[in-house]
Amino acid sequence: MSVRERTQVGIVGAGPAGLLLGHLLTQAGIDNVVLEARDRAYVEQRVRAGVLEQPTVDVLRACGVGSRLDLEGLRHTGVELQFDGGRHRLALDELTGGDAITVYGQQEVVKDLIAARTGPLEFSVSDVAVDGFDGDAPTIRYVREDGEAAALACDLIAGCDGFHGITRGAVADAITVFERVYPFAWLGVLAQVAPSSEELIYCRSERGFALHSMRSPEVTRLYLQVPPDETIDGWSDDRIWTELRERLHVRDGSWELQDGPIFDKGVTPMRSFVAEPMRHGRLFLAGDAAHIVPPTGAKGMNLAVHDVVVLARAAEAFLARGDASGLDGYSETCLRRVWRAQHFSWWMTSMFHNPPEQDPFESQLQRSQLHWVTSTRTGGAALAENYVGLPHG
Ligand code: RFL
Ligand code: PHB
Repeated sequence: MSVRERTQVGIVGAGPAGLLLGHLLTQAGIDNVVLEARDRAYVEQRVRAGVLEQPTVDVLRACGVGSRLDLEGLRHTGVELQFDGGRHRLALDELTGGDAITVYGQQEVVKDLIAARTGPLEFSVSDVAVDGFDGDAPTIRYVREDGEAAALACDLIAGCDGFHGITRGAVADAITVFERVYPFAWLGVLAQVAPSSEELIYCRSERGFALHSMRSPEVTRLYLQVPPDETIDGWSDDRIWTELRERLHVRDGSWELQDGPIFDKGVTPMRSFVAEPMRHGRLFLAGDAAHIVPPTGAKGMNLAVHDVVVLARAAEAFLARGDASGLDGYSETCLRRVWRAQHFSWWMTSMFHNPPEQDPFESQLQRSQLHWVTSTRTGGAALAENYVGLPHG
C-alpha cells in the first residue's frame, strides 16, 4: 500500500532549479511538492558554482530571496584575462551598459531558497520514478525517508534532478542528445585565505588553464586544468599551490598568489551536453537534467534559473488560466538560450585550455582570439555581453 497525494506541480530535485521553481510557483499560488534524494545538510553544503549573471541576480531579488545576496554577494564590474604572462582587464560594466556579475556561492542560493520555502519539501527520498506524463495523469512514485511508499499525482512534473537524475532516463527513447566530452578536467579548491586579486582571473598558460576566483573576502576559490582521468590523490596542497603559482605568474613579477589552508578539493570532468526536446507531454526537464556546459563560461546554474523562470510562467498560465501556449513553447524558448551558452562556454574553454597533444596552429588561434577580445571593443563586448548574461526574453 502506498500513500496517495496530489499536487499541481511535482518537482524532482532540490538544487537551484527545483527550489527556485517551487518558490516561483508558490508565489504564483500554484501548489507544488519538491522531492530530494539527498539530505538537507548535503544539499546546503555542496560546493559548486560561484558566478551569478546579472539576470539571475535580478530574478532572485525580484522574487524576494535577494537580501543576503545583496549583503554578502560580491559585485564585479570587471574580469581579468591572462595569456603569455600578461593580464588584461575587461570592464564588464562599460562594455555592456552597466551590467556586472556577482560572486555568491550556489550553496548560499540553495540555503536562501530552502529558508524561504513554505510548501512541502521532502529530503532523503529514494526509488523515485515518474509515469503517466504522456497522458493527463502524471504520477511520481517514491519512498519516503521513513520507508513509506508514496505516489504523488500531479498536473505537471518538473525534472530538476540534475545530470545524474532519473527523469531524463524516463524519456531516453524520445530525446536527441548532443554531446562533447573534453580531454581535460578541472581540479577545484577552496582555501582559507583572502583573494589575491579583486577580480576573477582566467589564465591561459603553457602549463594549462588556471582560474582565480573567490567566495568571500576570506575565502579564495581556485581551479587548475588537469587530465580528464586525474584523481585528487596525487595533488598535495603544496603541489596545487606550486602549480597555481607557475600558471598564474605574470611576466613583470608584479603579482603574488597568497596561499592558505585548503579545506575542499575536487575534480570535475568537462562536458557539453544537450537533450532535446525539454518537454515530453506533461514532463518538463530543467537545468542540468537537460543540459550541461563546461564551467569555463560560468553558465550552468544561470541556465537552470532561466529554464525555471520560463517554466513557472508557463505552468501558471496553464494551471490558472488554461493557456497552454507557454508550455508549448517551453523547450524552444529554453534551448535558444542553452545553445547560446553552449557556444560561449565552448569558446571560453577552447580559448584557455591546452589540448593534450600540443598543436602549434591551435595555440596561435587561441592567442589571436585573446588578443582580439582584449584589444578591441567589439571583441571585448562579445565576451562581456555573454558573460554578464543576455537579457531574459
Ligand atoms: P543540481 O544542482 O545538480 O540539482 C539536482 C538535485 O536533484 C537531486 N536528485 C534527485 N532528487 C530526487 N530524486 C532523484 N532521483 C534525484 N537525483 C538527483 C540532486 O541530489 C540535486 O540536489 O541541478 P540544477 O538544480 O539543475 O542546478 C544546476 C547547477 O548545479 C549547475 O549547473 C552548476 O553548478 C554548474 N556550475 C556553474 N554554474 C554557474 O552558473 N556558474 C558557475 O560559476 C559554475 N561553476 C559549476 C561551476 C559546476 C561545477 N561542478 C562541480 C559540476 C563549477 C563547478 C566546479
Ligand atoms: C567559481 O567561482 O566557482 C567559478 C568562477 C568562474 C567560473 C567557474 C567557476 O567560470
